[in-house]
Amino acid sequence: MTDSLAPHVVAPYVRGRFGAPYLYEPECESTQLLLLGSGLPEGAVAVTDHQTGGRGRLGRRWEAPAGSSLLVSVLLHPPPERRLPELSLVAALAASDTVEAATGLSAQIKWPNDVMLNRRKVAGILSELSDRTVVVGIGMNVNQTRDELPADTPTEAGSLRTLTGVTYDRAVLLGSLLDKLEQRYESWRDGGLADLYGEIGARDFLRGRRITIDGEAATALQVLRDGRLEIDIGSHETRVIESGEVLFAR
Ligand code: BT5
Repeated sequence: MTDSLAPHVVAPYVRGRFGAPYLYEPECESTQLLLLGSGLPEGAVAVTDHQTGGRGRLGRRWEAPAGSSLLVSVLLHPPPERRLPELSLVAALAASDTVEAATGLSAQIKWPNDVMLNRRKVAGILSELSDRTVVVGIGMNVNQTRDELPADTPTEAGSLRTLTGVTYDRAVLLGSLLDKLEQRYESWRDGGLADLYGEIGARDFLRGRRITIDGEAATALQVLRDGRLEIDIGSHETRVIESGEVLFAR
């Protein structure tokens, strides 16, 4: 079992375009900051074993003990015709591919940016934009024990280990994640969400669930072809949501 994602450990598993260059810090504030404004080419990747200021969306935090998980950011230059909010779903699909290949279990995508395994959040995606450069950050809980996961989160957290009882080689998992992300990203870059929609829809965690969105009760209907969420707010009235915070009834 490796205990670091240093370049010489990861190199045998990184085969594609994503991962060149590969920036590694044993510890940093956030892998996002290593890439934002860096001017590096598409496919540049930043990885650390520990973040002191890991970022979630909307100023929230991403917490993981050193050496326990995947903390990775990838720099992308999407073409101007693509809708950038779709990228979180593309990355969530790649993360769910990785989780499924490693565990043999089905993963779901909780719109707009979470990967769920057995109703627990095992990965979260953060997309940050400067000009037309997007830095997509993925945090994936891998080898945390139950005690090492954050408690009292709105969506219960899980790791691949807590859900399968198996510990995973993080370098192998990282190689797989970069591979899947490259495939899914290139499909989206060339054809938009159309070619990925079937697989995203099949993994739609919220479909049919009672939810609260930004404090309002509703039923989630589906993720639409353009990546937005359609909800039923009662009295046969539907609404389409661009972004927001979804809580689901357990
Ligand atoms: C996310 O935000 O889920 C996006 C997380 C992205 C993290 C990666 S790690 C590499 C890169 N560098 C960074 O600095 N960030 C990215 P959001 O949907 O806002 O969820 C954040 C919320 O999830 C927190 O407020 C907690 O409630 C919960 N949380 C924190 N750490 C967690 C964990 N390890 N597992 C599950 N839930 C967690």
